[in-house]
Amino acid sequence: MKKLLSMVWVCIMSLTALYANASSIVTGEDGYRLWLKYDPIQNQGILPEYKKWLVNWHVEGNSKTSQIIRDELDYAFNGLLQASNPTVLNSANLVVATAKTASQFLPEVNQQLSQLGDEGYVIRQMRYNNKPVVLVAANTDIGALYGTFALLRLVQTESDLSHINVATAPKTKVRVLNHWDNPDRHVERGFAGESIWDWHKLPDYKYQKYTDYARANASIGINGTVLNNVNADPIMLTPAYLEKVKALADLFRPYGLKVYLSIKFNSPATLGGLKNSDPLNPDVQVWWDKKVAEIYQLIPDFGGFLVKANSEGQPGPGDYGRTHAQGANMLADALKPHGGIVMWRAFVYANEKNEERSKQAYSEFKPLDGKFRENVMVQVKNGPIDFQPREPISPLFGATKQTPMMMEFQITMEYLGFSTHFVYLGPMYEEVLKTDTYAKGKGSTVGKVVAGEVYDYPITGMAGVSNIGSDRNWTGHIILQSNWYVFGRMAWDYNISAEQVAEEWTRMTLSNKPAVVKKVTEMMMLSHEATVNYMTPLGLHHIMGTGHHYGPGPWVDDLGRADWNPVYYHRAAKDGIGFDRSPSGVNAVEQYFSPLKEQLADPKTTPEKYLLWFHHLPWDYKVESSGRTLWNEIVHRYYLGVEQVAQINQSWDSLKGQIDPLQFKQVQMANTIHLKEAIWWRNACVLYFQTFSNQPIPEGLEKPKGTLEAYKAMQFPFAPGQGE
Ligand code: BDP
Repeated sequence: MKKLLSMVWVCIMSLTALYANASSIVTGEDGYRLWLKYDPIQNQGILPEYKKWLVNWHVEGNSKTSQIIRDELDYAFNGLLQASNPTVLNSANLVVATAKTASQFLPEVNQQLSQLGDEGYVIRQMRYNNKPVVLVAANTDIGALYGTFALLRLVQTESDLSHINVATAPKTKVRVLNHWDNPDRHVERGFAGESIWDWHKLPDYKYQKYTDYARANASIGINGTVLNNVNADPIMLTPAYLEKVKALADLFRPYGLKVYLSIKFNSPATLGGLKNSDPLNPDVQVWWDKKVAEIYQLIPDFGGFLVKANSEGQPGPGDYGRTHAQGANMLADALKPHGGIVMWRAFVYANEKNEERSKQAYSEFKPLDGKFRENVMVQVKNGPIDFQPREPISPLFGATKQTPMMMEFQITMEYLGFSTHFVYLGPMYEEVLKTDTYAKGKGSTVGKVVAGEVYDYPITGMAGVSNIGSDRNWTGHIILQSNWYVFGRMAWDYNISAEQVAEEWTRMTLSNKPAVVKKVTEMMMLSHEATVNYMTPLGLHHIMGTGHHYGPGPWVDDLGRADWNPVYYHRAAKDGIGFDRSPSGVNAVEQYFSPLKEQLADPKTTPEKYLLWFHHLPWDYKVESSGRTLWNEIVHRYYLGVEQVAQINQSWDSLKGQIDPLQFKQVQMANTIHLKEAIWWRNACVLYFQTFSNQPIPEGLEKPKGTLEAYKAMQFPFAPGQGE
């Protein structure tokens, strides 16, 4: 009887378990661990070697950073190798050390390290005292931390360590995230929940997530974070908030992560009660000097300020008839004695100028070259307008011999489908960084300009507008974690390929199984082009919904300024479509160097991806690569984009069972939305542009469902991430 009862019990339990599995309880990776999962290595071919080389490890040093390295190795090896044995220097096979100790193992390491600065590192495999040793060496503890993460990356991606010989230093000095986060936790253009900074509870309540954030950034070489929105709230500079900023800075410091703040230019008047905030007013200068000194009292390694001035309603030096350089220099002078810098944004456009928007940043900043202090960088968006799915490069890259141009990429996907579209931005960043500016002849790529290799800039930098929020998986979508990741990897080295990064990220985050790695990498590499196809093919741009930028809105024509309207940008009419920025039009091409300038001036030599950015062309214009008419080509691309999304979705579905169920499910659910929205984009745009082309949908393509009126009538008052 007892046996029977227990059998019944077992049956009930297993049924419950089955039911639970099918419906409500799913365990596994939910995305929190990002690319630092450290799950046990399955590859038995490589595991014994790794164990031999890595299990007995020693980390030199007594700093907090050294302790972080120890904790990381212990945690990582207990996961990856299921074994970890911290030991003394002489018995270790893995040694993490700074130059002096490292040179006992390998004298030549000193020579290597002398080239690598404060953040670089060396990873070498060798024999020492007749045993194998892996040496991670750096000039500083932070360098050692970066080297440790690099070694762990090699292990996580199951790389061959037998002849490992890495020596690397970052190509840009300042590698920062820009959080567009407000004190009330709303994130402008944020699609992953609220701000991760809980300002209300700081400085006392410090979430574990803050530390994990610093750790994740350190793992990809990001060394700074601007905590608040460029549309800055002056409250950030009040003593109470500076205490909160200090709390974060203290947490981040041992990870090599400096904090910076966005400031409101008129703070001396609004916070300090001064008559104005004119940069040439001595009282204003004194106010900033004191404010900056107060900050450094609390945060001795404070990074500096990010400034959006005289742009989209923000105050700035222009309010007092002063130039951007005068505004930036006043702040630079206040920061200089403490080692701080100013990142002054070039995202400006003004009505009064009466100049086409894409040309304004160049016109404003090029003449100021040579007028900025040495601790100022001008931070410029990758393209001349505004983070569109695809833009040609900003002509400011390469245009200033003396003023460092700092790259600003957007990681959050304001214009690329928020956090439900599967879009890996690596190919886009790579396209920008590898574009030749011809500033000093062939080979003067944007990457080199930004890194100070074309002109010898005193500081260099890259900023990425963050996609991080309070969501458990950080970025609202597992795949979009890769955009944070690739930003860090490319800021460290603009030469790295998007494909290599996609592959390593996939291995670290999803799976090391070759079939999975191959498939996911392919999906990622296709995804950006797919999005450009169903949103803005052939150089179309700025045709999103008003304000929130969610979904298509090419018909919008009633906004306060001409250049806020989509119709201003696509210029569709009976005679054709596209914006003539060639010499016969607004001549934006004149801002580029030869031969780029000439290339872009002629539709025949303009890369097709930028065709309608630079040219207004008739509907029957013959598109070179396909031989189709322009109308047919546009429609084909919209349809192709949707097909590509469907293809990505199918590939993802085929991975069921090979990826952690929670990760799998999250992406799958987002994919459903993605496909729906890609179809929405396609149908709405095709129907709208058809009213001008007056031509049929090319044969073989299904007719778009719905009516243009219905698409136009769609409203999204609560779309996330909106600005003021
Ligand atoms: C635009 C965003 C807006 C930002 C602005 C900026 O829509 O929310 O404040 O850029 O970069 O793309 O300052």
